[in-house]
Amino acid sequence: MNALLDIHPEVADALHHGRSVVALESTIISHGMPWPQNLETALRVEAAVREHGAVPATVAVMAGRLKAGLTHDDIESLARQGLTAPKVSRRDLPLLLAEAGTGATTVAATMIVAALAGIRIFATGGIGGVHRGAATSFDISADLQELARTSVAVVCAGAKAILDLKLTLEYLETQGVPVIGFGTDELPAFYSRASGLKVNRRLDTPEQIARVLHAKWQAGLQGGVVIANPIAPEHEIPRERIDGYIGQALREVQQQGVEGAAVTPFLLARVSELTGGASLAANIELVLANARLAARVAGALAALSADEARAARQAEAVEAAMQAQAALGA
Ligand code: PSU
Ligand code: MN
Repeated sequence: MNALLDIHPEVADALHHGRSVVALESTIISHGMPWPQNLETALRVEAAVREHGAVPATVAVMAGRLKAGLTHDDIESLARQGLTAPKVSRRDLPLLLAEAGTGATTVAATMIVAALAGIRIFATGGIGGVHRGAATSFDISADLQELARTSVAVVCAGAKAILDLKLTLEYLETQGVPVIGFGTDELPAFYSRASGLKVNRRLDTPEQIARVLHAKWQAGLQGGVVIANPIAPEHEIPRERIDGYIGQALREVQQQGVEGAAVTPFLLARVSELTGGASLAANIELVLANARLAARVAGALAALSADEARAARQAEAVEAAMQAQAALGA
């Protein structure tokens, strides 16, 4: 076990017994939603994971320790800190650890901690991606590189239309990251179900998804998988309604010179303001749905691993019996 890592006892127990665990990120708490909806949602997401048979492990850095699984107090503290908590991606981890700092982990940093802890499934709202105008700004989320290298599957509602979704898919293709649509052929666009862009494969059950993950990692193919779960129709904000607001928020980024890690939180907050909170309500619903799906995929993956372990034990027993027989015959 990594010397910098603390695994919550309940999470450690579940991992030890081969039960399913779902990692959850914390930047969505500090930077993705306002107080107090952020605390309320973080707790409801953990409960949703439990209701579907898995143990939640919310990830953060607390006082220089990598945490897989937070206490209620830890979650509340990050929720209250909001934007004043550092947003921690791969780049920022060593700095925070060396300085015994506390911060909220992005998708990238959450994947790193999940992998260290042995957690394979992670639920969030949306992943970072290639920003519009990236050809000149070079603004491409570190989440995409992480998906290329770290073996954790991320259940999300696609990526927000604040991004260039087409370039995001191109980047993932180059990096060898499969993008699965759960019950859809199209990459969902977060608030909206459709983007007009195709996923690599539509799969309709958690078991089918688990088989893809199992095959990928069994083949020694490192890296993650994007499991894109479209928002439920009753909670969706149609593309044509959200597009104008996104356009306005993007113009404000330009006008105000917002840069770097501040871009995504700025856009999320602005779109929420402009939609009068409708986007926040949609965001909450889609995160809950992703947590439920992630727990079901984690359960299916745990069942596959248990089957495999059983088969391996059986094969060993047969081998031992044959050897014993051969020894008797000799
Ligand atoms: N997209 C969302 N909500 C979020 C984020 C992205 O819909 O809260 C957060 C995630 O933590 C993601 C991060 O990993 O923003 C991406 O930030 P950046 O674009 O700076 O890499
Ligand atoms: Mn960025």
